[in-house]
Amino acid sequence: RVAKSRHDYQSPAFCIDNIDLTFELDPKATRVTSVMQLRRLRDSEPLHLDGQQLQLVSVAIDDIPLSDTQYQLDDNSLILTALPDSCRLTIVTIVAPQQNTALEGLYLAGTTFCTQCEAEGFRRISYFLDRPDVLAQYSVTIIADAEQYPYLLSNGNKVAEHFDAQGRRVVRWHDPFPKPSYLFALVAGDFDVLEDQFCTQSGRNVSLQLYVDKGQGDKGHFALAALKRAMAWDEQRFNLEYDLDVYMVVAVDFFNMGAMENKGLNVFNSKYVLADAATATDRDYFNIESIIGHEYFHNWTGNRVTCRDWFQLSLKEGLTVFRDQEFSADMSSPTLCRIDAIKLIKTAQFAEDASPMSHPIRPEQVLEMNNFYTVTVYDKGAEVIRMLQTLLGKQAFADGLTLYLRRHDGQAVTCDDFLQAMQDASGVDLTAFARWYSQSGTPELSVSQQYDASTKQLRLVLQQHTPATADQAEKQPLVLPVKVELLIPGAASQRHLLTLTEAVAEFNFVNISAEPVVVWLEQFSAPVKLHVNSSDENLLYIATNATDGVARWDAMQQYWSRQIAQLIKGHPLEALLPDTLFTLLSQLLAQPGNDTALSAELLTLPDFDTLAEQYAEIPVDAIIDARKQLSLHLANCLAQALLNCYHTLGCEPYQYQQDAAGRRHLRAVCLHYLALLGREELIRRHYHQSDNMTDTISALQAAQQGSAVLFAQLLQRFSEKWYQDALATDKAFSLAATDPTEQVFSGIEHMLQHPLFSWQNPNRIRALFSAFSMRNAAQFHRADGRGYALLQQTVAKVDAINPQVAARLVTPLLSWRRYDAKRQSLMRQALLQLSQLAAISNDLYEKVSRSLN
Ligand code: BAL
Ligand code: ZN
Repeated sequence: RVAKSRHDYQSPAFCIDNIDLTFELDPKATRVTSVMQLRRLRDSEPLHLDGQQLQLVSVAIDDIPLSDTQYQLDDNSLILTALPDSCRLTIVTIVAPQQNTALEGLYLAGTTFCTQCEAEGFRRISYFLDRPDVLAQYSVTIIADAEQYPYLLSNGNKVAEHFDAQGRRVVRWHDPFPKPSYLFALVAGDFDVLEDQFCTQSGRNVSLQLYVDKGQGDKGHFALAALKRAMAWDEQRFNLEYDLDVYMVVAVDFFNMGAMENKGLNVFNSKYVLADAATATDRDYFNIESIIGHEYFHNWTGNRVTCRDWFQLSLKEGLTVFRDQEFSADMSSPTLCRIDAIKLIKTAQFAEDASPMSHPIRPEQVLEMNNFYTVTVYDKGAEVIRMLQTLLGKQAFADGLTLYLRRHDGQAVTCDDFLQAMQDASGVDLTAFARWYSQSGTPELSVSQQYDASTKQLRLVLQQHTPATADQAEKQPLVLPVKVELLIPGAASQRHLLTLTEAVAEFNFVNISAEPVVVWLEQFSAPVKLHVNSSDENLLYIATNATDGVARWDAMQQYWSRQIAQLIKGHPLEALLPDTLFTLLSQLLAQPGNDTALSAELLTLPDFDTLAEQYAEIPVDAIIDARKQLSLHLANCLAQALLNCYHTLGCEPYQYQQDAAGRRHLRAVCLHYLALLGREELIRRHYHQSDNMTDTISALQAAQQGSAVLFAQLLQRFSEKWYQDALATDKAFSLAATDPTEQVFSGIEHMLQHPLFSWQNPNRIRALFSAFSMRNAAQFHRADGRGYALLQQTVAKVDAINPQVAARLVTPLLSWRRYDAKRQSLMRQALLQLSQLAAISNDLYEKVSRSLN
């Protein structure tokens, strides 16, 4: 197994200007005829076409068939030598969608034909130059049984439709925009269709079509409305308009990712399309809007300008995540959106940096590309784009984006091309900033302040250091934009942007009338671990007085983490918490009318993963115990205030709307604390009064923490109610899998018998097993190894079915070196067993071998 290196990039020896594909759809054997117009770009090189799991029927050049001695064929390629400088190459292959459980290429999602080609799925459909720098115009003819498949969809515009002599439906599509193969899509099936229109800023009418499973039409309205909001937003914010006459979104229940931005024909995981109050939580609604936006925004950042090679993935993903975050912030609450993004970086991304899979946002070495659709490439990539915007300013950043898209429209380019456009538009030298693309790891930023009352001068000292990572020993200083607010007693606060470019720098301020409390790294302006020596008192002061809500939340998180660390060291709880804390918390609870969503966040302790990232060796049991102890103590001390707040907020008819979602969240936080005091009646009432999934899930989660018996009762009731609804049943699976007691194992076993559970369906597997391994530290990290064994057996089973899903599932085991000796040994044992699987996939092999080496 040979990994590819970024530096080995070679441009293609041929280009394919046009491809004409014909699909004769059959679940068992679909015949694919591909006619390509080829042009030679480099002399005397053979043509290496990629192809996997294909049955080759015939090859012809300019309509003259080749015999099998005239080409070379192996498991991964078809090689043709002595080709003319330009020719028409016709290749016929057969594929078996029904057997395609990896869900890459052409497969069946239930009874629907559907494709997933990013990153390298097209090679499972036909032999092709399956690389993002080969852009072709696609024409696609789909032929299928007319009754079973009334909708036959592909990219671009529909140009013809008729029935053939056998009564089969024949539909032809043409996409005028040259595109790489990873953006190809085909869908065939029967659907409920929702239609709408969007009039672009230049006055063109775009037909919007949303395809969902029969009977689910009512659950598509929110996604369709979100799409229109995204289209309008991209025009207003970045002056970017949609370019085809039709935009289609299809929701399927079998999908490896969240969604896919195929040109003009997005395919979505149904989880990120279908919503109504009864089945979707506030979080689901939020995710739907954000992902609908994300895929739409790819039309420019990804599709019109795409990646030269897969090492450049963050070029489109980091940028598009940044764009979807900005969209969501404008549609909902900027503070909460930022808090969400920060939580993800501080948990999963920091953990990835510290893991054997550590890589820069532009990876250097890849064995299986599917393994690099990561929080680093996506979310740290988005942080890098955000830092650019901070450093250049909003207008210069927007100008840079405009220049980038104009300069490279229709091209496949690199991260360096992007930075060059940003530099050219802004006049700012980005040479040093470019290190963010090549350096992995989490920088540690240590800060201190000195104030001289006699001269009224303030000195801030900043120092950065990035520890070595698994993939890279040497680290350089990075460009860090550090936003600060100086809270000056008796004077207006000041906000500054400090740009650290060296290992150490100091910044001096004059005429500061009194020693300020410094709010460091406002808005988490750089993705770093911050070390600051503020007192507890100052943290609570910031949590109360900082201008920015994110800073208030961050101070509170630091405060909570510090108390938990003290508890772990053995300090008695009662001595830790001052009156000022209770004054602050009581005020939050007494005035639930003010920014309830932020209050909910301030009242919530950092989760296990956030706390774990603060330790080189993760003290699993101590974190869980200390967190529990602190929660219970807070619940006891604040019981009456929590109850009052809970009742003041009351329950209201459901509407997905920012303020209402904030009230539901705060009410759920109160319920959670009260549940720890055994308030079963309250939980029961919350469950029964609920007219929406958000409150229902809150009641179940409260019961899960507070009462095993009630939890079992309510979960059973919930499961029965939603017995036939796959997405709601996923919620039951996740609730069963996050049970913090030993019952979790029988709970999972029970759910595996559910008629809707399928080892072929990634949503079902993730709902059960990712929830268990990533959100149930107490049971996953059991000292007897039962949790690890369950994950190992699951990964082994899933790897034979869907390697991409298996490789994601294995992630929590990879960081075995961060646990105590006993757990290390158990986790390593589980990995060793996986490494010995006879037919281990590349996906799983790459991760397991990097972890064991
Ligand atoms: N390109 C894969 C799915 C997404 O990031 O939009
Ligand atoms: Zn994306």
